[in-house]
Amino acid sequence: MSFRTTRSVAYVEDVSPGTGALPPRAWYAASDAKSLSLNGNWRLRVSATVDAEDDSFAAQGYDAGDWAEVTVPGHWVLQGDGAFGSPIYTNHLYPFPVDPPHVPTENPTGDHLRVFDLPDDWPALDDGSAVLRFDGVESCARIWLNGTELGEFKGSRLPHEFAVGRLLKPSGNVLAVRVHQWSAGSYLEDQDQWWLPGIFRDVTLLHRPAGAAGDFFVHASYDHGTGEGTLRVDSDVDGRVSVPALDIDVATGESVTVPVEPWSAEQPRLYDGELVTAGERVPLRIGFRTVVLEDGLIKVNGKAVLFKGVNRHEWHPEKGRALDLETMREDVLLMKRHNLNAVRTSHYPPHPAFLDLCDEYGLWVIDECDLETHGFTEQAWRDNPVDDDRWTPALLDRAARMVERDKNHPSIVFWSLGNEAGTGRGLTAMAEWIHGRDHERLVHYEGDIDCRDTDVYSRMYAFHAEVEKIGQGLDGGTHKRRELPFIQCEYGHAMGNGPGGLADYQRLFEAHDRLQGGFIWEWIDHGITHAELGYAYGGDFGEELHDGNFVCDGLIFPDRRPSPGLVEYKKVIEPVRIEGDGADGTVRVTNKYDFADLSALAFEWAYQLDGETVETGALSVPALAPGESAEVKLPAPPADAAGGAEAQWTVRALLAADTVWAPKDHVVAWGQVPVSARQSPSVTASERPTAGERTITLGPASFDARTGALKAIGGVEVTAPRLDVWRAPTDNDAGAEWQTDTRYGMLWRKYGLHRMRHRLDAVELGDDALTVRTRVAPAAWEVGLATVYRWTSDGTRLRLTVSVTPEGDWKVPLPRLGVRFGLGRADAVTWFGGGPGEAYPDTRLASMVGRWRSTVDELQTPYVRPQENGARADVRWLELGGLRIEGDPEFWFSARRWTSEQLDAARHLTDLTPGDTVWVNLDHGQHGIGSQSCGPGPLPQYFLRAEPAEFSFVFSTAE
Ligand code: IPT
Repeated sequence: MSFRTTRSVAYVEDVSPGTGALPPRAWYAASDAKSLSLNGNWRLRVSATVDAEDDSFAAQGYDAGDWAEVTVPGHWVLQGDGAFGSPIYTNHLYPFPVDPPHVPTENPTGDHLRVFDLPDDWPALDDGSAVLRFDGVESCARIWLNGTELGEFKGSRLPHEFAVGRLLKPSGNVLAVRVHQWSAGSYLEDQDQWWLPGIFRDVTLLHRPAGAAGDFFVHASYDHGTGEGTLRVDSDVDGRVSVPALDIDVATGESVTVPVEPWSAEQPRLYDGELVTAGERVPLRIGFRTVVLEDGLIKVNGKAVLFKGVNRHEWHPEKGRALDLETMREDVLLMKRHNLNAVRTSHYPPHPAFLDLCDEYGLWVIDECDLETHGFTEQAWRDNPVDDDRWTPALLDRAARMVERDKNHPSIVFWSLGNEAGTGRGLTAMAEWIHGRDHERLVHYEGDIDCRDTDVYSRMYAFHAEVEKIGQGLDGGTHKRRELPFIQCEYGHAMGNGPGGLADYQRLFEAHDRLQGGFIWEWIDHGITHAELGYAYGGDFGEELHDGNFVCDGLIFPDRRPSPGLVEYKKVIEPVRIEGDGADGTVRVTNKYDFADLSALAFEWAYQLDGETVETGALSVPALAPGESAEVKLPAPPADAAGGAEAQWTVRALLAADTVWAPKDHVVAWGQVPVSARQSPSVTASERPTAGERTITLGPASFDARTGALKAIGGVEVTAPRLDVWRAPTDNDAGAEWQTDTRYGMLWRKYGLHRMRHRLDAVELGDDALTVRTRVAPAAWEVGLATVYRWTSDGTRLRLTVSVTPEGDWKVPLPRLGVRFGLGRADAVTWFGGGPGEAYPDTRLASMVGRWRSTVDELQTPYVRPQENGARADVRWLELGGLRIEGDPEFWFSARRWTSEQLDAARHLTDLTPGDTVWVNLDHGQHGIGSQSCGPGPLPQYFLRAEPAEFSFVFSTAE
């Protein structure tokens, strides 16, 4: 007896893409033909297996009155508070046994039902036909209209249309959709993300009048030699094409060449046009551009481009991958405002409206097919569907559905075959089909290491040294690969605090022509809003197999607030470089755009004394062409009335006028030029420490006589500062298990840096100093840090000098090196130094020297999984909790209402409860951040090695 081949469910495990759907065609949002959105409230019944219920629900007259309701577009597991099952997160492991094309008997199945009437103005039913379009259903759907089966399909993030004209009635139409969570298609959709079944994109009924447009292909190229564009619209249904602004009115299939302004991500000039067939007028948005591979470079309109990109998954913390237009627009606006110019649609074609926005606002796009078979890596890629001819029709179907749907978007420069699918004949077949169908774009696939089928050498997470080698052309490889340009389709793993080392990558990209940039992994943390946990990640829904918070690795938090990583990236990739050393009264301005001159920007200078702006003015900068630089004279510096202040220029490049993506005065780029150096704080050691019975007094300070521990400065009581080397390891400290760099986040714990012991050796009262000698060391190990605290005072101010001498053979760098102390009350914080946001040694480009104000709560960066965060760099002085603290030299500080140990123990932000003490870290050094949660650790120059060190802080009570 067979359990799995009953006719009604066999399609679920069939490798074929489906039956009954119309051939794919170009997608457009609207035309003058009627359409009816079927989004909204649907009836839902979820059952545990594919055949727990029969298909009688699809019949007309079925009473679904007792079914639940669900919102379409949506995922049923994100609705109904868990009543319909829960999300599952795995990175690359299939959450079911790998036995292709079979899937588990436990296969949640959502029967969806919607009854609809045709609107009054809907054309008569004998006037033309109609199609029903599904823009995205995960992972397999079977469709009935008015009791008649239309077919079934797979390919979750791809559109499927069905002809329904003859079945429609004026009212009481019953649309029944049976959706299975698992299907043969699931083997092709093993992307690193939540598994979220449902009808998660729009469902639309489209009227197709007689003579309506069918498929059409807009070819709009640009000749940078002549400045002319050539337009030809190939159309299944003959018609005319008009572009009023260009005086174009030609037949479909006919070419016309006229002078045009080209389209680029920097200057996304679109021309409105129309395709008119006998029965339909379809609006067109035409961008003229030519993408070629020439001289080993990706060139658009004759120029090599540098991708400053990001990988974007579709994500919303409540709606999952069911994104509304405003959320998509928010993504695009955030990208543009942070200087990004490119997006890879990892790892599937996005909602098509997102691509309209990329056309409109200007972003280069790698459109990626809905294909990943990563889990087969666990069996050395045996049985990989992309190397098994039985699956090739499904692969080709996916390629065609992507290319046909999206081919009219000027923003798309690359088609990507998919992600992490190994290698195989199926991929080659996809590439061949795509190359044959569209000669005007290039093909990408990272897994094709020899570039057999692709037009670019693409890698993910290559270390800096290797990227440099590739840039120099010293990487070898096949003959074909050696001729190709290089991109990193993924790098800079933005999980938790980080990524570090971006500026170092960017320097390489800019130094070598062959390196055409990269795409940060990834755009947004896929945290799910959760009543108790704040944001949930893998494991929070009781999944038996999961990959924890590896799903929260974005440049923006789940609520789309930019994380420090995005702010840093914005600075790293800024399109104008402003630099100088202040000595000669000039700044050097360089245009780093690929196409635009600087005429859209206005420049402004600010002159600052001790971080406070004393004067500002406009700076006249020539409209430099791409690649050009100029030395620009700054005005004569305003006088420093008080004398002795640290002086600097800050020069900003602002939008000179409103644009569609940001208002006038939006800051695009900035640079700082030091003028005069800072004077280090000095304290004349004039006071003598005096010992009472319990207390030692030195100037404004009192100490415990037995331990030498500081108790108070003036009226401010403190928990004594002592040496601190521990930080709550970041995701990048911890690293991924497959990393080849040393994973110090793990070794730090092994070597006990989170449980250091402080041995008191001596408390010495000298003529002008109180000296406390200690040895700070972890249990079980012979290494230690001989640490001497030397206190001096001039009567009002108190200076602490900390000397650290490592003992023994230190095998690891230190997480941090500084002192930690506690304050009873502290809230507002003012400092002169780097800000406004957090910075670490290799994430500090965006840290701007100035006078900053914040609060203890606002200093915290809310990484979804709590970890070290919130340090401010280059701090000259800090005022907090009634104290003023000056550094000699500059220092890092952080302040939080919990200890590093509590931060370390927390799994979610909701685990952190503010205590009565504000813990302040004053650090002489921090270890770099790196990107080791999926890439390299910090570069050696960002290591905090255990070496002899001496640093001082001057404490006084703030006015
Ligand atoms: C790479 C994947 O392509 C991407 O989907 C994501 O999983 C990323 O890693 C990590 O967040 S694959 C990597 C393990 C080489």
